[in-house]
Amino acid sequence: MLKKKITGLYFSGTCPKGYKKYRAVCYKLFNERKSFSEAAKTCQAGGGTLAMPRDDRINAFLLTLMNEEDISHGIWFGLHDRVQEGYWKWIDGTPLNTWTAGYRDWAPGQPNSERGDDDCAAYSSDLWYDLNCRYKESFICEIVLPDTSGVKQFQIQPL
Ligand SMILES: [Ca+2]
Ligand SMILES: [Ca+2]
Repeated sequence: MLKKKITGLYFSGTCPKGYKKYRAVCYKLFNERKSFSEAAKTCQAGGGTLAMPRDDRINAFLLTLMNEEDISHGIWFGLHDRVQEGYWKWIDGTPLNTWTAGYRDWAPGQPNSERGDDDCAAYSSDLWYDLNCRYKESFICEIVLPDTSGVKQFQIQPL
């Protein structure tokens, strides 16, 4: 039973291959172009979600990841207003404005829901833009590491 329980956990706060850790979360930039929904599915398949830069420090960390590569198109992250126009939510369902006084880093004039169907958020030139969710862009996934105190507790148990 215990064996089943630990399947999929990452011991000692180690990120899966290709992911980089910031605080207790692992992030990876996927430099392959997918629609927002396809990108979200790819993140889920890896046990995570699209990245959620809920404050300026996470946002700054994601910018360092993006600046390691030369990407001239958009990069999806986990924010959208697909459910209700103008009502932005993180991909886990929490409203944008409930986090750190609604931290956001929209480019000037964004979100503008150009042509009425820009419902997904992407980085472009280091700032946030709302784009058409069907556009194929790169994307950033995140995986939240398990509670390390729980993992430690398991590790010291005899087999
Ligand atoms: Ca919109
Ligand atoms: Ca826009």
